[in-house]
Amino acid sequence: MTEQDGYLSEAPAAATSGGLASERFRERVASSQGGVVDVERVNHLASRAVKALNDIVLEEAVSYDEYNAFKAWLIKVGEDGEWPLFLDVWLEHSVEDVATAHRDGSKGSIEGPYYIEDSPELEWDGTIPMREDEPGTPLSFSGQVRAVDGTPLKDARVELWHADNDGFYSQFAPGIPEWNLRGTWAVNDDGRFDIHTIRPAPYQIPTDGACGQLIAAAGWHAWRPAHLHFKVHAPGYELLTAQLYFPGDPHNEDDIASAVKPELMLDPKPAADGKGEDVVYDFVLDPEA
Ligand code: MBD
Ligand code: FE
Repeated sequence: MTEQDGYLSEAPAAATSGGLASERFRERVASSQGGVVDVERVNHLASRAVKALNDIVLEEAVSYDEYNAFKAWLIKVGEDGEWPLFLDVWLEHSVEDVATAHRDGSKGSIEGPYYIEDSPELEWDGTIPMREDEPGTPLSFSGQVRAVDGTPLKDARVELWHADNDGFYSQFAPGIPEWNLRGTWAVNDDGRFDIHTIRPAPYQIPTDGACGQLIAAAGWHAWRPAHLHFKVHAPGYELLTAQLYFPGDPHNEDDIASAVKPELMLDPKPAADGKGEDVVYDFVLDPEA
């Protein structure tokens, strides 16, 4: 527990953040669940997944003790609601690579487990919803949304969500206002945005849940570097889901979620008004096929 500038932030129990992430995911994708993947494709992929696990057991001569530890752990992942966390940390990056391999525009990155749709709408130069005296270094994030051919996209919308100065996300940790550090900006007529927020802290995976148990048992670390999450939309263009990072973070090189790319590194400068930092970054979108 840390106390800072009058805010008391408590690490959410793994089962709290995990349960909420599972629930939000179910709500959001409920309509696309079941029957959307072709039977032949399920047969092919499920057979390969089962075979991959059997190959590991045979090649590594996995014992009953190891099998039972694995079984107990899988049960705990579900009990803690940590399937979204587990999958987004250890698998989504490959899915994202496949999904965006054809693009010429900006690089994307994974969505992760903490996105919420329909965040408050703001003007192109608006300030993100935050608490009075929100702890953290002020950050002005400006830039332009363009098409790959250079056209500014005046109908674009930029969604931003990120952790607070203690590494916690609103709606997934207790005691934080609902839309804190979540917002949606309409760009101006030149496709520009000038977003005012604070710099997030690095994120640590809950240590008291199944994912934390795996990390401890394997001797790994539990950190993601500090990051800003974005979704950039424009009619007729592919949705860009991205994360941006800050130079010098100790975990830029060994992100537990393997979601850092060199193109996603920001270059913040001390702010002109002496308060915090300014950073410029442009988003370039691919036309829809
Ligand atoms: C995060 O904040 C995140 O962005 C990802 C991908 C996984 C876990 C926590
Ligand atoms: Fe995140």
